[in-house]
Amino acid sequence: MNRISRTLRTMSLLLTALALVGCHQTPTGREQLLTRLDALQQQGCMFGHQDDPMYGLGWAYDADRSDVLLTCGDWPAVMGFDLGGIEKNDSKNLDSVPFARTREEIRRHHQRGGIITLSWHPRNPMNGGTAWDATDGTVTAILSTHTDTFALWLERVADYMLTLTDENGQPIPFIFRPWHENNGGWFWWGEPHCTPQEFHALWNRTQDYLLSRGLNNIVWAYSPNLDGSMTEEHFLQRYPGDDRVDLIGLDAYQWGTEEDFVRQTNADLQFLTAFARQHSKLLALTECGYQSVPDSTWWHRVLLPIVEAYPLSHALVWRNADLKEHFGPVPGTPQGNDFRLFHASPRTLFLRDIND
Ligand code: BMA
Repeated sequence: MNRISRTLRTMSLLLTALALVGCHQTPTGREQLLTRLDALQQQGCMFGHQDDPMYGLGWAYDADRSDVLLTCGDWPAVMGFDLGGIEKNDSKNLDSVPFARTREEIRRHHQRGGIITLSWHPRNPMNGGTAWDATDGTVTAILSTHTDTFALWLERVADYMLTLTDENGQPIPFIFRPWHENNGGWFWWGEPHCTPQEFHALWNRTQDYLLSRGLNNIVWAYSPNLDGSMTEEHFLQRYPGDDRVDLIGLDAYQWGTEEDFVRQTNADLQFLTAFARQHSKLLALTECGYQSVPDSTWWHRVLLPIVEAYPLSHALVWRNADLKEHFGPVPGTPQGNDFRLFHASPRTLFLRDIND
């Protein structure tokens, strides 16, 4: 080959390479996180904790502190944070956590290699009450008389989500779990307060708007509450659809007897495991726990067998707010010691396990 033809050949190879690069689109943040979640789910069930680095029993807003870390020597793999209040431009969420701090902790956990999940307990857009102001007709109002208020609220959610970027300005992928526990009646978006069609409209409006703002870093979770006798017919009534959901979650607390909790959780997880498999979705216990953990064997005796029996992506326990309201381990207590057995199981994944 002479010099000219060699140069031409090099140029054509370069052009082909460039064309290939052009065709092969970089996966979106959602796709990247989904790929990672799929791989991790093969390894075990990630442990998650709501507001983990914010506060715990006897402390608040210390740097790099966590009741989970102090109990077992590792961070949770998943951290959950709540956006309730962002819709009103509040500087702190409904549990007094500053949104600026939430952004920082999301960055920090992402940098550590951890996974983020966001929930949202918005106020009632019709009357300004809390998420628990379950006045009938609120969803109807969003879709008719109060569309402007709701549009503004979604705008503020999107504005905040767009600030969740890493040190290079890249969007941090996260799981978002709006309109959760919608088979119950305690939130204004609950089953007794809107029709399935209205619920779908609420979900779609939320999702379509956030996507229209370029938020393609969201893994979408649909999370009904513990029921104990779920059926496909009932579940499908409000399920947003395979094209709109990535992860199916169950929120399951032990409020009553252990026997009831175990029976109902197993019944729902059997149903949801089959449903998630058929529909190629991830499955998780998106909220769970036993308030104040009054049984010091609960972690290894009650929760661990559940986590071992189902293909869960994660199991997240709610926040360690105070002496009465805490769901996570507390260092130096009998239940905290028992949590170490839960941590030691090869089936549970903490931060170190997911960064091996
Ligand atoms: C509930 C309780 C409330 C809290 C809300 C949102 O389960 O923990 O105290 O305000 O979640 O985090």
